[in-house]
Amino acid sequence: MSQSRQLFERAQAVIPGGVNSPVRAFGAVGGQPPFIAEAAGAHVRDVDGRDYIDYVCSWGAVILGHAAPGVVQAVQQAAARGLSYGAPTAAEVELAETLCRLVPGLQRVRLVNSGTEATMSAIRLARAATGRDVLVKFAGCYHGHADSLLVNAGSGALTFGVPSSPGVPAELAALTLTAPYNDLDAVEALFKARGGDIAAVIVEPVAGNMGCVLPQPGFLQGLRRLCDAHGALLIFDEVMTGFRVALGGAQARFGVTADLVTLGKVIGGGLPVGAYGGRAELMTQMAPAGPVYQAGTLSGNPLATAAGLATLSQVQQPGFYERLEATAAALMAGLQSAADAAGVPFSTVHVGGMFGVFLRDEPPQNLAQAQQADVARFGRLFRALLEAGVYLAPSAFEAGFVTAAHDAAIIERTLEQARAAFAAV
Ligand code: HOZ
Repeated sequence: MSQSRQLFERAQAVIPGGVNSPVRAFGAVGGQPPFIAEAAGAHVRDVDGRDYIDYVCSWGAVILGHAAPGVVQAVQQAAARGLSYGAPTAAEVELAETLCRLVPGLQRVRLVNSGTEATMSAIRLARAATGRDVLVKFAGCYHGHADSLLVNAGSGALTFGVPSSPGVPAELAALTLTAPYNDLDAVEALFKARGGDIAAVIVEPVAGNMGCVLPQPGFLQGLRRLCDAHGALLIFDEVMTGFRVALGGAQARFGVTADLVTLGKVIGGGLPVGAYGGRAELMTQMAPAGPVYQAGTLSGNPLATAAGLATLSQVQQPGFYERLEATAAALMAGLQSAADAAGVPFSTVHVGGMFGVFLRDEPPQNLAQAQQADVARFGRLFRALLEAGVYLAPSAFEAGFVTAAHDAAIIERTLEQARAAFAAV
């Protein structure tokens, strides 16, 4: 029995489902998850010594590739100075300054420990600032696992068919209204019916948790307009898209500035981190500047801030995002040709270093369309590629990611395997 299999059996005896985050269990694609022993660049290696070209990349966090030397060194140096102080540091000021300089509309930012914490806190602030309780989110968008947001959610909730989780009080879920992604008319109707109650609209400006779904032209601008017209706040959840689709994230890429932005993943370079921020007048309502409470023992952790600063210094180099996007484009074009040659209905999208692959003719614009993709065939494709040493996200409802370490030779090796895989599924 492989070491991964043995570990998965041991894990299931002590960890629910054997994993610490549901999608990792491979429930949606079949088979057993390889347990990872180490990673470098674009590759991960499992405990049985098998190498994979990785397109999960810590769900987008490691934009420079695994174990990027500058990041590892920064973390090692920080670790030698102590792992956590629970007191202010220079590095967290520097990271906050860097974020405020690079992210549109960010005048104040608070560092937390995960994307979930960031969105949960942003929503509390939006409710406090507007004196309203109702939220609008989009079906298939995932904003972490806070109660108010596990309503029609994407990612693992969607993968495992529990988009609205048991355990979320019905009274709380009733405060979250949902609309189809890319459907401005539906949002307008919600505002017409409940405008005076709506505190905020929260959106993934590129959806990355029902596959990768692009905002249609005018969608984000329309949300901005509706929020302004009704006195609601617009929250961009840029945990995935921040520093991933452009240096200034989706706000810069699509030319729309939100009231509050949440960040995570890339800004921690692979260590646990999250952040939320916006205009000074809003953010100074957070404690201790204001009355809205949020706190955290490990917030602004010195290792996470060191990894984040080292990562952000490299993504600012000229041409970084152009190269990343060219890599994603080459991968998508090659996969499309492989699928076309095999006669498999297939479509792709990519933006910056983020991509989506769909076993259907057209890329989806919303959850209903994403769910029309051939999920069983995705599972077969996923398993064939994994067997050939290519590691995609283990769900048809997740985005994929490339890093600065995915060079032309790695893309070509991936495509060789993909041609064989498509022919077989
Ligand atoms: N919800 C994450 C992807 N959208 C999965 C995180 C993980 O399993 O590590």
